[in-house]
Amino acid sequence: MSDAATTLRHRKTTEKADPPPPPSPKSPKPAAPKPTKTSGCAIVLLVFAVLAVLALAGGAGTYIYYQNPGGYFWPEDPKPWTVVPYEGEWEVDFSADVEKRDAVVAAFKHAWLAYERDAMGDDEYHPIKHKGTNLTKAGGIGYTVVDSIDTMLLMGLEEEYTRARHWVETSMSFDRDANFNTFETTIRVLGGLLSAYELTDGDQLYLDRAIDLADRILPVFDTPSGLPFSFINLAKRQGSPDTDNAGLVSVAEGATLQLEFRYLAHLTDRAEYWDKAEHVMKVIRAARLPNGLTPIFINGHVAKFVSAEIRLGSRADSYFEYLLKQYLQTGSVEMQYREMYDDAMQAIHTSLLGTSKTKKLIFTLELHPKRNGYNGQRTWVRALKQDHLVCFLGGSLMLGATTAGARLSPQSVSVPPKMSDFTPVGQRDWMTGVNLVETCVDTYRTASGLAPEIVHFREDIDAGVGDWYIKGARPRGEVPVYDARYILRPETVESLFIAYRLTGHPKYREYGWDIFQAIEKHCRVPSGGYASVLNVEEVPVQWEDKMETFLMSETLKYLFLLFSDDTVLPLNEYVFNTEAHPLPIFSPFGSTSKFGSL
Ligand code: DMJ
Repeated sequence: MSDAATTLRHRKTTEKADPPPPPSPKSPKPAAPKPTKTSGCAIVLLVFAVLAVLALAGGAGTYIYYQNPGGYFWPEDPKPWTVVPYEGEWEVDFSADVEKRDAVVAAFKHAWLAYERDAMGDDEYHPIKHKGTNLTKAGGIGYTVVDSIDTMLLMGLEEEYTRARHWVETSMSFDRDANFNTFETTIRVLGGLLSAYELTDGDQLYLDRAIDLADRILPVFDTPSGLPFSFINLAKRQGSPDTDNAGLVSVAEGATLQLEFRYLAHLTDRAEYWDKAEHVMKVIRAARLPNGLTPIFINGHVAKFVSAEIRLGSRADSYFEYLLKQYLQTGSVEMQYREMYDDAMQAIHTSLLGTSKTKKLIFTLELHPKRNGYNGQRTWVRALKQDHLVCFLGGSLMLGATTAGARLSPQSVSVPPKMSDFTPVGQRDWMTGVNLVETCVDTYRTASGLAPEIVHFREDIDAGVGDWYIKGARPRGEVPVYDARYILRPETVESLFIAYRLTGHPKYREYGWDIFQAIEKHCRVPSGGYASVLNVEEVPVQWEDKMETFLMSETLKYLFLLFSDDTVLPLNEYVFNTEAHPLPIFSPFGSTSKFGSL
């Protein structure tokens, strides 16, 4: 840790019958069959005709639009949020743990220097082959470089930072004639540029690059509903749909662009950035199911949710994260986001939580749509499945409790909070959040000390087996299942960082240190960089030759912050975008007062 770090700027179903599909050019509405005296042959022809129309329609037209998946209430008593997780008292000490913090800095250097040696400028890095690759054949756009810059700034790595900045100045180009993922490009590259601008006290290079990129991305919003296209050709400035998913837009893709575009609007005084991002929220708000739930996919033609899983993991996670953060980003004045956040958290508590059988761990579950075989009615089936991605939620709920859930004001919430600091809803969210953090930490109790990508919780427990398991886990020597991997994901250490800042409880640093050591032991490639692990229950581990960019932007940053003192990026001054790029909280009633609201 160099002293330079201190010179940096740390300021700061009974399901109802499906409603008819809405009008859509691709959605011919099949006529309801009337009872007639038509002959059997004619009926068969009619049925075939209807089926043929449906089959030909394809795309948007064949989806079922849900009104209400309802009917799932977690029946157990006590309710999850009454499980008390803390015992005794502890001393709150926010001074840095210098040794551990510096160990994280050394890990970052081990990752960065290998990337810089083997793949500087390439989007992605493969530490075992010692090579980089780009997301498209058209050339890189700085995924790894830009995703890492603010971590270097925070860690005070001036030499590395200077070289990275030089690359941005001399080699970065967005003039790439290929399709890039809108969401990923926004959270990693636009978010990274904006936080670099912030942490350098306004280095114009980053703002210019951010404006260039944002202007190239903006055409994604030119769709009938205003929901963004999933892909953008950065050279042609042309959006395109996700054909792998029939052109549907996931709720995370649509609703995880707002922190970035809103902050850019604030910096540039250009309302267009704000309005387009905000309009997406308006569309989602109108399309939510009556009980506040949101399936993962929306039909962008007609702005309605389709029949798809309801969950908090992939394709949904950061939607929930950004509901709270949009509210916080502008000083907790935009009540429309507060209302959406409150509804979503209520829906989660009503329908998407479970309690494990032995350890009484609170976990999140999914609802999967299923058509009933004998009468064709739609039902929702609970899947007791939790992605590692959901582990952001523990910290997010705790942060929400101390802000949206504060009884008087966020400033009046003590550290650690007293239950009387919260409203009843705040108490509920705090307790669920604290418990979810414990659950996520529990998923790291594996042979390697690393957590799998996906765990399933057991409905029934036989003596001697754990509360959760990796589905389809195969014996040693066979190709491991996808769910068994650890790909350097950050969500649990992200929640540990927030939990530590809000409570000062030393156990969060201990958990984080254990996770860091497991990464060091099993993921560190001696020649440089870190690899993903194919099966967290197999030691020695097998590697997958990929170092995800979020290792340097998120996992190591959150670990660094966990062991830093609490003046580094205070939670009441910054919101972190979903790729851990810190953006300052600002007032929308200054130069941006003309921007609309939902
Ligand atoms: C990151 O790119 C972001 O955190 C995103 O929201 C989810 N997936 C990865 C990290 O796991």
